[in-house]
Formats: sequence, structure tokens, C-alpha cells
Amino acid sequence: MKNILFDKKEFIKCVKDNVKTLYRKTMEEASEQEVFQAVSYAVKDVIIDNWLATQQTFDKEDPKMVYYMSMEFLMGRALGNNLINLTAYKEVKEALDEIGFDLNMIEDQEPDPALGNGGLGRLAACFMDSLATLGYAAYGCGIRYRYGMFKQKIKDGYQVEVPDNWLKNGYPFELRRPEHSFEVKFGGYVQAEPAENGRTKFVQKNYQSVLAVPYDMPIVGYNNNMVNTLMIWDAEPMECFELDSFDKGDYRKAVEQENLARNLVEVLYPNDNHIQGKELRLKQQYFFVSASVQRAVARYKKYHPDIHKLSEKVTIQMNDTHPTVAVAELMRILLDEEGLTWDEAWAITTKTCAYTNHTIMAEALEKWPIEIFSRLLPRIYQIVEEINRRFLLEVEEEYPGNQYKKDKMAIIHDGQVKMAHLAIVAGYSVNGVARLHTEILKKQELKDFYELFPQKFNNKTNGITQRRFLYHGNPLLAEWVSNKIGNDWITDLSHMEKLAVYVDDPKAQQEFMQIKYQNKLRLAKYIQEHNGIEVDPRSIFDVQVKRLHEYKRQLMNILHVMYLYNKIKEHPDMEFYPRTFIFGAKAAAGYKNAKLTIKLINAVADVINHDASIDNKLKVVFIEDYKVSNAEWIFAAADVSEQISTASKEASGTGNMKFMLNGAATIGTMDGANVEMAEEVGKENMFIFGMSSDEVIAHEQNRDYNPMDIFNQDQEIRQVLMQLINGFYSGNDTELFRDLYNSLLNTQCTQFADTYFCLKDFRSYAEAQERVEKAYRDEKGWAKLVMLNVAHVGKFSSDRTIQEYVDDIWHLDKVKVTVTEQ
Ligand code: GFP
Repeated sequence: MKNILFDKKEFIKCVKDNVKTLYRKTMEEASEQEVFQAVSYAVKDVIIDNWLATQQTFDKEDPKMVYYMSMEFLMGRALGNNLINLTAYKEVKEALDEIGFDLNMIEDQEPDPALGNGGLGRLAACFMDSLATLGYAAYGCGIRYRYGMFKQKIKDGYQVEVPDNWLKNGYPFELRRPEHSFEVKFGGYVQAEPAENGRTKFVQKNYQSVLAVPYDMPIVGYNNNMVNTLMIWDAEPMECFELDSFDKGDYRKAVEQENLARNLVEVLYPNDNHIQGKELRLKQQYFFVSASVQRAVARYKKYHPDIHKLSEKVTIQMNDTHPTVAVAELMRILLDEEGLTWDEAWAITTKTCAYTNHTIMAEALEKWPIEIFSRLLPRIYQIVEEINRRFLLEVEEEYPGNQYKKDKMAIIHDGQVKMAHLAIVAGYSVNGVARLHTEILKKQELKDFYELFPQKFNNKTNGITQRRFLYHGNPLLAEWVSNKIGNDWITDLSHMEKLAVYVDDPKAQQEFMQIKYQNKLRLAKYIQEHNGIEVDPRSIFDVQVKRLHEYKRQLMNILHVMYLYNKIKEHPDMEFYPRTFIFGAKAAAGYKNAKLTIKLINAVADVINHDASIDNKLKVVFIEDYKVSNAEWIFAAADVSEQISTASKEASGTGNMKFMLNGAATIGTMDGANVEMAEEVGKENMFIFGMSSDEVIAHEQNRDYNPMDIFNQDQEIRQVLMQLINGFYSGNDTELFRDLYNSLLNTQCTQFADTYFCLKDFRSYAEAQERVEKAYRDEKGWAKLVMLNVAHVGKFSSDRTIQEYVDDIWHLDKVKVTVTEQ
């Protein structure tokens, strides 16, 4: 069939027709949003043909599939990315130009489907892109939250959360698939009944239920006709609200079901790595997991008679502890619906489910109070109890009489169900997301489990998709790279190493830095429009963008800005290369210190940006509503990438890789994937500082760190800290930032003062920042350094990560899709 994207006339006609049929308007009358919809539907038309062809290939070739289960998919906008992957971006841009529309403006109309908080959800989105591009059959499974991650407004320096109604204009790239709906049951009780085969059947009674209805979103592979599916589930009431129920006295139940469905998919929980036992959150987890596992089993059964062989065709990857109830749900289906014995069901489940851990923050390993868990999911709880009972027998066998071990490793203990333990016991693979992180899991956090199941543990260092974060986000650099080394990098990032021959070439250096300058101009314009702040594109753009969390140490960064400001004020004539410190971060709505840090950044910005006496040497910018779409521009424009988490705390990081790909230099600790970046590009081409993870862990264990010592001994640090409580940045309000001050110094307020060692690492950080400045002054040296970073970024493509998952964990079959004329 004909691909209209490559035929200007046909494409324009299709867009016009869409405007007509969707809105009964001419192009002249249509709004920008309407044109976006019409263009998207034209693109979707092409995608649908490939999608159909992909499904037909699956039917024919019967490949093994991965179901990637994740509470979060931070997709970012689809239109531009789909055009890139269909290799039609340029053609469509030209066609639209011809009728007087700018593709960038049209892309801007798309809401940013923000169904995730940060790294974990964005990783899931990169993985989907890589799976489709590499030709592996995959279903992403998640929730179609009505409201995505909140939109962030900054009012008077404070974060204000505004609902993100991303579906309000309708989302053109989704497809409702009611024929694949499933019932999901909550509550009630379990009744044991005799079954025909002489065994006992367990039946859930008096439950409430909702109908899970999937919306499929296409995931377009790069230039290979492949279109995978992201299925995100919506909840609907099982039956319509009928007067009949009213007559029967079931009125309350009908209303309850309606409400249950409405509430279930309303919001995405904000993540501060500290999810409290929220009942609704557990319901959400079971809701999408149950529906997804049911769909996976149903699909398998359509083509295969023998359920015992499920793991030959289906594998389930659990993205963090959130979907680990999948283990018990699969057991339930195999036991109660397929009528298998426990041993048969367990043999299948433990070959099908695998688990990824994304953090060592102990409080993020989800635990549910037994009371909530057993009340909401009575049958699932029974199954978890049995898994636990059998597992503890295993532990007893391995460590006879060791009650301490049993207590520590139990899935159910101390009134709680521990989801990570469930995932590890039932999973056939447990992976961390960077080498250091995996080692810490093995040696510390999950040591007991590693000793018992060493073969399950493995590392999969994260990666990012170069198609969104270079090709789409930084077209100037992408084109330059292609001119130098050809296009192979688009599907194999290791080709970037061919750039190494250019790093000493003055002309190439100049071109490279000119592109960086253009990208800085683009961001400066954005900042001018959104923040009303004028920034100098010739200053160093020093950027920290990521979820706000104390371990990521945005606070240390802003304290350092305060320190620099003091220095410039005291020594107006000192040499200082102008710097623009750019922040972007959302804080979980209930996370006090994180929100206060945002206020502090804005307060510092207010004072510094208005101080004419420092001659524009320093600027501070807080970019409102940091999200995937503006992130693409920010990465492209950065000179310096701040990756400054307390060593051992950041499992991997993926922003670090996006900056590297776009030619920024990293100032960072030896944490997460920074360690592997240093290995690839050489420590001398990064700005490494701070304690090692071993040192941090030793201080934590010995409890021998007292930030007061630093306060007493270091005059300059003391001055900065005093400015938190002397009203310097708060219009004389000495209390405004006291909680931050206390978190750093006052042992009475937090369990440990300065839990994340901001003061301990401060001097080493400041010294590394001086090295950055010195390096930046040497224009050629800097160009070489950042070009070397780009040349050595190859390892950090999510294509590499996914290939490792496939080779070591999933063992999927490669699929080739051909679209034939119909
Ligand atoms: C988490 C971890 C990160 C890691 C991502 C993806 O993301 O270190 O890179 O998961 O594995 F903390 P955030 O919670 O930081 O968003």
C-alpha cells in the first residue's frame, strides 16, 4: 500500500480531509490544535498499516513476547518521534511548510503524556522504543491515568501543582480495544468448594469488580515497519448503572462499582521514593497487573494448547516492586482457572516472571500492611501466604534453626507483605540498573537473597534512546554527526566512536561548538519567554534537571551558587567565567524539604538575577514544569551536566547519559552509571568529586559524621548556612528556610543531620567546579573534551541495554515485518 507520508500531495489532501471530517472546517478555519489532530490522524493511518502487518507477522511466526509491566510510562510526545521512526520527518515538515504550517508549532500542540514521575517511567519508554527498533515483540502494560503527573506552576517561588488533563482534546494515537476487556475483582471472601477432579476449588465471593478496558498505543520501530503495543488500561464499571439495581436494592453496590472504576485510574501517585501504604495504590497495581496477565494468558492460549509451556512464549518483566503482585496473579490463574496443581503452577510462574530493582532506598521497597492486602485481595493473599510458607521451609533447609534469617527474608513478616521479597523468590531473574548498584544489591541490600539465589542476580546498565534524545531533540547535532560518520549511529550508537578522529580537528571543533551555541540560543529564547529572564548564551550553561529528591542534592548545588555569589560580592575583581545555573525539577506534593528547596532556588535566583553589581556574572533559572518535551531542548543546550547524588544512592541515572550524548561535560560523583561513563570516556574527561560509595556506606555504618564540625571549621560554608536563617534570601524572614538549615545541622530534627553528606562533599564539589571553569576557558580543550564524551557514549544506548535483556534474561526471537501491497 502507498505510504502517503512520502507523497506531499496525498499527505496534504489527507490532512485537509481529516480537518473536514473531524471538525467540519477548512484548513483556514482550523485551530492549531485541530491541525495537530488532523496531522496525527494522517500519520496514524500509516502506522496502522504497519501495526496490522506486525500483528500478522506475530501470528505467523509466533515469537516469544515480553510483557513489560510498569506503573509508569513517561512517553513524551509521540508525533515527532513517530515521524522520526517512520523516517518521514523531513518530508512531512516540507509538506506542511507548503501549506503554511510549521511542524514544530504543530508538535507543540501535543500534550506530553506524562504517565510517570521520572527515571523509571522514562526508562520504560526508552525500552519500548528500543524493543520495536530491534525487532522484538513486546507489550508495554500500564495504566491510562486520566491525569498525568501534575503540571508545575511556580507562584511566588513556590511549586503549585495543577492537574494535567492530558486527554482533554482526545489523544489521536490511542485505540480503545473493548474486545480485550477483562474483569478485575476486589474484596469479598474466598470460599473453598469441591472440584470435579477431587481437589478443592477456591472461589472469590461477594466481591466488587471493575472492567479493565485497554487502550493500545502504537510503538513505532525505527525504519523497520515494526509497531509494538503499549496497552494502558482504563477502568469502567462492570454494568451500566441501571434502574433495575435500584429496584432490587442493589443501588449502593451499583454506585460503589461506578465510583471504584472512576477513582481507580484517576491519578498517578507522585514518587518521593516513599510511598505510604495507600490503599488505592495497591488497587491500581492489582488492577493493571491482573488485566495484563489475563490478556497475556488469553493471547497465549489462542495459539497454544499447552499452558505448561507458557514460559516458552511469554515473559513478564516487573519494573520495580510496583507490579510484583503479577507473580501471585499468574499463580491464581494457573491454579483456579487452568486447574493446575501448585507445583505445576509454581514451575511455570518461576520461569515466566523477572524483576528489576531501581533503587536501594530501603523505604522504596514496597510493603503492604496485611490488613489492607488481605482485605482487598483475599485470594491473592492466600497464595502469597502459601508461597511464603514454602519459601521459609527452603530457608530452614539451608540455614537450619536460623530464625533471624527467616524473619529477615520472609515475604510476610511483622504484619507486612514485602513485595520485593515476593519478586525475588518467584522471579527467575533479579537485575540492578548499573554495575555499582547491582554490586550494592548483592553485597548489602539484598545480600541474604544473593547468597541463597546467586544465579538469579545480574546487572543491566540503563540506556537511553538516541532517536528521541539526539535525532529528534537536537537536529543540528544529529545532522552534523551524520555528515561526519553516516547514519548508522541511529540504530547502533557504538558508531559514535568514529567521531574520535575529529576531536583534535579545529574545524570540527568549531562546528561542534557553533551547534552548541545555536542550541543555547534556542534555550535562552525559551527561558526569556517562560521565565522573563535574559541569559547570556555565551555563559556556561550548568544544568541540573531531574526529580527533586534530597539524595540527588539539588540543595548542595544551590548552596554552592550562594557560595559563589558571596565570593563575587567580596572580590568583585576576581576572575570569574559567567555562569547560568539552570534547574528543572518537580517535587512530590507531600515532600516538604523538596518543595522548600524549590523555593530556595527561586529565592536565590531572585536576589542574584536582580543584583546589577555582579555584572551578569551569575544567573539562576528555575525552569517551570520540567517534562520530556522541554528536556529535549535542555539537554541539547547544556555545557555542564550536574550528576551529584550522594555516592551509592543513585541507582543509575539516565539524564547523565542524555547530557553526554548532547555534548555536555559531567560534574559528578562516582555513583550509578557515572562510574561506567568514566570508564568509557576516561575520568580525566569528566569532573569527578566527592566521597566514594564505600566511604559513604562506612560513615553510615559507623555513624561518625558530624556536619557541625564542618560548620565550625569552615568560615565560607558557615556563611552560606547562616544565610539560610538570617533572612538574606527571604526578605528578612528568618524562619522560611530553617527546615533546610536544620536538615543539614540539627540532629534533633532528622534522624541524622545532613543525611546525604552535602556539607561533607561541599569543598570537593566547589573545587571540581573550579576545574570546570578552568577547562571551559580553554576553548579547544573544552571542545575536545565534550566531543570525546559524545564519541564514547555508545554503551549508553537503550538498544544495548535491551539486547542484553534479550540475551541474558528474556531470550526473545527477532521478528522481521514486511508490509505487502493489499
Ligand atoms: C530511578 C532511579 C534512577 C534510575 C531510574 C531508572 O529513577 O537512578 O536511573 O530509576 O532505572 F533512581 P528516579 O526515581 O530517579 O526517577
